[in-house]
Amino acid sequence: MASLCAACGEAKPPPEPGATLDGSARLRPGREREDPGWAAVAPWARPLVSSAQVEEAGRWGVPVAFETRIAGLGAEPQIRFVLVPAGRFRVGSSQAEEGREPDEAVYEATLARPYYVSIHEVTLAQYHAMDPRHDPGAYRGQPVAGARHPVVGVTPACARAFARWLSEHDGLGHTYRLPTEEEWERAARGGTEWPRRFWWGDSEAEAGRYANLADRSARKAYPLWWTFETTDGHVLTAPVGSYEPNGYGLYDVLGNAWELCERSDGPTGQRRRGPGRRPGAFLRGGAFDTPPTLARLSYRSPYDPSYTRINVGFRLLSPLD
Ligand SMILES: [Ca+2]
Repeated sequence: MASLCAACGEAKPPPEPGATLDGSARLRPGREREDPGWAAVAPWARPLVSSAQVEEAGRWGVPVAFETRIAGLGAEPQIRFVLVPAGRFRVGSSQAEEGREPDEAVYEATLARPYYVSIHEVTLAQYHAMDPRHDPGAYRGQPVAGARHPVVGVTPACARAFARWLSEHDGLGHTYRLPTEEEWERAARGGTEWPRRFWWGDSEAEAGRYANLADRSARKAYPLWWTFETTDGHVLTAPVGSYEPNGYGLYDVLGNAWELCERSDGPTGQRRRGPGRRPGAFLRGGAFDTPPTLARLSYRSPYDPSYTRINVGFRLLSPLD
């Protein structure tokens, strides 16, 4: 049974729409290392970020990447963030996409300012820095999380409380919150062309290189699961960063743990669905037990505020100061 955080509250609103910038990037682009902007990039981030991200950081006069300085983590990694470019982009799925749901209506969204997104899902060790009592739970007796696995079994309020806690304890003075669905989807697409089922393309067979999903390994352990025809080697959660990152240097945006987001219903509310009475979160990106149609970039799943599930975690966003 997961422990609940004492302090719960509402997330801060998303950035206001406004001017557009071209934040496009190619999938796994070439690194323009001769560009003087690269000299300021933290060494750990150089293999991850694209030239579009470095250029965006230069335009705004901010670092392209940073990591927290949480006291007491010991040998456990700090939380690392990279900049996702501002810009206008398309949210939702194409009419032709296999498995498409009605609430994936397409619209053009504008994010006026770039924002930082954690390259990994928040780990159990990182979450324990706030709440050492948290128990992520188990699936049929099997633990679903080690220290460097994504923290799971949290309510949306717990995830928001961690973001507020980190805003006081990051050692840097930044603020943090859950991403909105729009912010998550832009980050998860990694600068690739719309539409796509998955950020690496449409191939289910290639999924095992990029994501921990319901794969053949899972089917061997749990024959009734609906699975991908691919092999990723993990039945339950995997340590964060076990697979290749997307074009913005973000790991596990699809698979491993569902990621809690603040709902985005579109400019006219056309995507409204799910819990209407309470400020529910939405899940994005799928988890270790997710089949192909639900692991798509555009798929949305409403999430009750009181739920804790062994396949639900989160990553954080830090807006520009
Ligand atoms: Ca798997």
